[in-house]
Amino acid sequence: NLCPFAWEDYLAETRSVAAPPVCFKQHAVPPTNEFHCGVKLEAQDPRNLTSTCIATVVAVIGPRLRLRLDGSDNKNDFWRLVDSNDIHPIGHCESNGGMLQPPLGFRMNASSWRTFLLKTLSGAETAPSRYFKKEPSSPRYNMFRIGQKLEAVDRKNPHLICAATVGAVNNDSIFVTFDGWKGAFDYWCRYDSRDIFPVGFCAMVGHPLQPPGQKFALTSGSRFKSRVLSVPPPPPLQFISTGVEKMPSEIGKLSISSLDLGAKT
Ligand code: MLY
Repeated sequence: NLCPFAWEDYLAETRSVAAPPVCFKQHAVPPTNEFHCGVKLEAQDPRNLTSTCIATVVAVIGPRLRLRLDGSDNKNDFWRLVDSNDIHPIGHCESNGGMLQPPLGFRMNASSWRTFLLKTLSGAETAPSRYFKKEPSSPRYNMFRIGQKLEAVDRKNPHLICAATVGAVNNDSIFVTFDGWKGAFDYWCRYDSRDIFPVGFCAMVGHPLQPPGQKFALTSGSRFKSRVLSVPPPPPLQFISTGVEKMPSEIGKLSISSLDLGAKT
């Protein structure tokens, strides 16, 4: 790609708007990242949310940390923001009356956990509490609108943050669609997910941004062709409120993203 991706041009060409920053659970001024590779901290095990484990920083990009749980393999790394509530300095769990747990898939015998813990922490460099930034407050309600642009983590390739569009809105959740990728990476998330960012976030923090893919429908008009109109899958149960205010049959209708399309008649 010879020209770097420019949101301003892309918004104009797709006749779309960015979701306002107030829609997101992100600080207006992104936090600085003081972590470096090798430091240890406590993290919630993403595969077993009741467990707090020891994690090591194995990569740093902008305000994001790539974490690996001590005693786990290198196939289950995950990413957290430095202002995530899922990470804390070593000692936080115990000072709150908890006990550090082995990660799911601990590669040794469970009986060796105590010894392993002592060993992994002895002489380790631990992240001081000033590295951990305060979590942003959550917007009071879902303010996203269909068609708005944003930057979103590709959950199948979580090191990537990509150009994306709100494809649907349902109660407290939004359907994140990846521009130019035909739906394979799209997902539902809560409006206050930490995986979504306002347009310009990557540029602001020095994180690479994946430009839209090439999989646009072949219609005339803009260089960025309309997405083929596809109805997003209904939101998973966890994203549907218990009320009857929206019947399942209406979800598809609500969801069709028409703003992204330049679909002028
Ligand atoms: N190697 C993968 C990468 C896909 C990334 C898609 N994101 C940016 C939405 C592939 O080509 O399938």
